[in-house]
Amino acid sequence: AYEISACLVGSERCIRDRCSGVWVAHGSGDADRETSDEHGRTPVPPEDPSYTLRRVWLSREEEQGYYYGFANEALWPLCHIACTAPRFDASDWEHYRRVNRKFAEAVLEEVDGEPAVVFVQDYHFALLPRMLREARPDLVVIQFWHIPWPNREVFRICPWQEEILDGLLGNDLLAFHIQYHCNNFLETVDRALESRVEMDRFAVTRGGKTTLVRPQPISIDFDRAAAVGPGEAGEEMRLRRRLGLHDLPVLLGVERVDYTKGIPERLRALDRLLTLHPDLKGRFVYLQVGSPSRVHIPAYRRLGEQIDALVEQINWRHGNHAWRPVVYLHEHHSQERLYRLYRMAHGCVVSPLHDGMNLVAKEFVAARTDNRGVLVLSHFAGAAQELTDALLVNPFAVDAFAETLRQALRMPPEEQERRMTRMRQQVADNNIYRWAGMLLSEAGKLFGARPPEEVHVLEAPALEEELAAVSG
Ligand code: GDG
Repeated sequence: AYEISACLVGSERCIRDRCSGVWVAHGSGDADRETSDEHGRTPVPPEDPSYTLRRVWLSREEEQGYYYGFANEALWPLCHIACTAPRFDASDWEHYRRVNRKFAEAVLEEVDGEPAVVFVQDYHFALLPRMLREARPDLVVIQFWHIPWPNREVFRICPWQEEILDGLLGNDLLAFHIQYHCNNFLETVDRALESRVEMDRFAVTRGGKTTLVRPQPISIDFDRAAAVGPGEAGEEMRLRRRLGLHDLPVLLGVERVDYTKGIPERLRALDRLLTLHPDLKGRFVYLQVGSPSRVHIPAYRRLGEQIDALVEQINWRHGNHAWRPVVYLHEHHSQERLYRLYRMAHGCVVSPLHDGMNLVAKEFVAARTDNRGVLVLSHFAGAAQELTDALLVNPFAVDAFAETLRQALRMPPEEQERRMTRMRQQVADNNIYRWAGMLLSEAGKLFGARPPEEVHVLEAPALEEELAAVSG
C-alpha cells in the first residue's frame, strides 16, 4: 500500500454526501482504465461506495522519470542515510515536477472550488502542496512524509533542495514519524531558505504563511492484525515441511527487497553467529521473506544478486544435506501467510539501516496473541522509539548483532512474555486510528481557524466511520 502515490481530498461535497472523500492516485494498466469513468473516477467498493478513487494516468516515461527516477533513485536514498548514493537526473526532476502538477490539477478538479482538506501522502509529492496553495490559498493542506528526513548536511547535496523545501512549506501541517526527523527538517529549512524557523514552536513561516511541523508515528490496525488468519490445525506443520523448517525455532525477516532494510548485513551477522557458535548449527532456521520491489532500478537488481549470493554462501558453508540455515522466499505473499509466519516464528529480526517507522515490527507484535516471540529491532528504525522492549541492535556492528541473535534464540519464555505483553499494549494504544485521528483533528482545527463561511466541522463519530471506511 505504501508504494502507491496518493492524496486524500475531503471536500464540502464529500462531507455533505457522507462519502469518505476522494483518493487521488496513480493509475496504470488496462484494468484501472476499464473500471474508471471518463474522468478517471471509480466508486469503491462499486456495490456500496464509501469513497471515490480518482486515477491520474501516467505515461511510461512519466512513471520512469517521476516514480522510479526522482522519487526512488534521488529522494529515497537521499532521505535514508544508507550508503547508497542518490542519482540526480535533470530529466527525472522534470518528470517529477510535471507529475506533481498533474496531481495538483486532478486535486483541484475534485475540490471543485469548494473549501476542503487535502491530505497528501509521502515523498512522491514534495511540490504538490505549494502548487495547491498557490491555486487555492483557502485549502487546508497537510502531508505525511513516510520516510526519514536526513540532517541538513546530507540534504544540501540535492541540486533542487530549495524548490523541494519551498514545495513542502505549502503545507499547513507537515508530519514525520519522529521528533528527530522534524528537527532535521527545521534545521534544513533554516540553513537553506529565507524563512522564520521557530524551533520552540516547531513552525516555519515563509511569505507570511506558517507551516506546523509535527511528529506523528504511524501504526497499524492492531485489532484487525491480531485477528488475521490464525489458520487451520495442521497448517503450520504442512508449511514447515514444505519450507524445510523441520520443527526448529525460526528467526524470521519480512521485507520488500530494499537496500534500506539491511538484508545483507543481517545475513553477515548470521554467518558470524554460526562461525562463532557452531553448536547452533542444525538448531534453528532463518527464514527470509523478500518481496520483489522496484526491480527496474539497477541498485535493486544488484541488491537482489548480492542477497542470492550470500544465501548460497551461508548455506554452503554451514549447512548440510539435512539442514539449510537460510530459507529465502523471494516472492510476494498473502497477508494471511505473513501473519501465519509471524505466529510461527520464535523471533522476528527487523534490522533496517535506516527506516522511517517499520510496520513489520508492529505487525509481528500484533500477531503474537500468545504473548510470546522475540523482536530484534534496529536502533535506526522509527519503531525503536516505541518498542523499547525489543532487543535493539546496530545492524552495522556485525559481532554484537550476532550475539543479539544468540540472545534471542536463548530468551526464556517468561522474559519473552514480559517484553511482548508491554509491546502489545504499546501498539494497541497507539494504533492507526489514533495516527489518522490526530492528524485529521489537527486539520480540523486549522479548518476551524478559517473564516466562518468556510467552516465545516466533521463530528468525531463521523470521523471514525470515515477513517474505518478509508482504511477498510
Ligand atoms: C515506508 C517507510 C514506514 C512486505 N512483504 C510483503 C508484504 N509486506 C508489507 C509488510 C508491511 C509493509 O509491506 C512494509 O512496511 P514497512 O513499514 O516495513 O516499510 P516500507 O514499505 O519501506 O514503508 C517505512 C512506512 O512507509 C509507513 O509509513 O513505516 O519506514 O519506508 O506492512 O507486511 N505484504 C504482503 N506480502 C508480502 O510479501 N501482503
